[in-house]
Amino acid sequence: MAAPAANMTINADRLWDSLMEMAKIGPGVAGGNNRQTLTDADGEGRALFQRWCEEAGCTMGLDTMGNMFARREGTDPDALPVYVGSHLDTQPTGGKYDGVLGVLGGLEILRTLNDLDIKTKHPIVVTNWTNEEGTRFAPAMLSSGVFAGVHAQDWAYAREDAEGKSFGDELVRIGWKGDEEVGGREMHAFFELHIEQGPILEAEGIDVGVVTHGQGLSWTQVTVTGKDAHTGSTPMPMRKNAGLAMARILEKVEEIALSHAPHAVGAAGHIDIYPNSRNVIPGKAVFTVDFRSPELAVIRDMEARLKVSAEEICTHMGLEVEFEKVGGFDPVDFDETCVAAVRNAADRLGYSHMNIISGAGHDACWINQVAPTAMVMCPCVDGLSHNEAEEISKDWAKAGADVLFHAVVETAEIVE
Ligand code: HGY
Ligand code: MN
Ligand code: MN
Repeated sequence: MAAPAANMTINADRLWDSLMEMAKIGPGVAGGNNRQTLTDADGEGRALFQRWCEEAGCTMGLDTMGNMFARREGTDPDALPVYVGSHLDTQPTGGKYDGVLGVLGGLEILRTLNDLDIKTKHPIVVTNWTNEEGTRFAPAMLSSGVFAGVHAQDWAYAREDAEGKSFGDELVRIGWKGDEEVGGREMHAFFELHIEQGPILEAEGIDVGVVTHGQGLSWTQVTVTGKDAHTGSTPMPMRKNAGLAMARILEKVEEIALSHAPHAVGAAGHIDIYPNSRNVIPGKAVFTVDFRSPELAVIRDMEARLKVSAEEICTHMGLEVEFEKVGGFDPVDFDETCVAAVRNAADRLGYSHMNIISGAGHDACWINQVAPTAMVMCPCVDGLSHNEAEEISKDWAKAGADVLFHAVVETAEIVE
């Protein structure tokens, strides 16, 4: 397949301006973003993305999970499209680039093809997947998961946020529920550009991450039940302190993850204490333990040891404990042909590159189950992400988007 010439590159200033424009929607309080899924800000960001895609001559598809598909026609309308994209939703204290770089990097490919008046045999479709973050409605990668047949749509629609609002109702409320049946699209391939969200590429001084694998993820929601009581007048031996039990369990989570050093990780990012009053011993603690590893056996071992430890701690303290699996996916091997297209593109363009395993989960991890898939990564400052101070350089964004452009266009086959 004819590959783009090495001098065919994206317009970095235009990409950067689009990133900064999108970042104005759903601003955070410290320079990042709070554009959580299915909020009015998410709706605004979707509208801006749709306007830009239509200005670039695309037609927009929308499915029943709110997934967006901006299509640039190919010369062969029967050829399966090459898809490229990521997500526009952010964490509550998110950065400007997590997900957004992958969606707008895809749009920049279409804009560059228009500039160069290049036609491709396969259509190219830029995608925004609904609710990648899973912070408002668990689990993460919810809509790409429904698209890939991993989750049932009705189950997804019933997922509730902390205020008891359902995914399905909120999707209708913001006006972004489409008619197209989710999962009905066949793909020639899928590519996703994403910031690394870890420190490796920057520390190694490498421009581009060629993502060969994605580590697996496990989310176990733990509910510990004790007894609300007065923090002043209740003698220590009589207490049933759910907060203390949670603390002891989280110490064990740290110990379990470190026992599988250096690759396994574990923590709890979601923690709710009830009644959360200064002078009441917490009678209930609900928290989600996030374990990850590139090896499935390690994930299973960490899940099992969490349950044994938590039950021992709670039995000893006279408390109840329950577990619910609220998210997870097995480690991912990306498609070798697509990974090679990414690596060859970096070589052709003269960017330094290295193989890397994705530490974070991405929509590509589910789409990999239904189409040949690969990812491109760029460094981020101090490896920081899921923090409003998340930062990348324009050069890093350009390197990642150039490699994405070449991998996608080579796979979509330039028509001379
Ligand atoms: O949780 C993750 O890894 C992703 O950022 N949603
Ligand atoms: Mn992301
Ligand atoms: Mn994220």
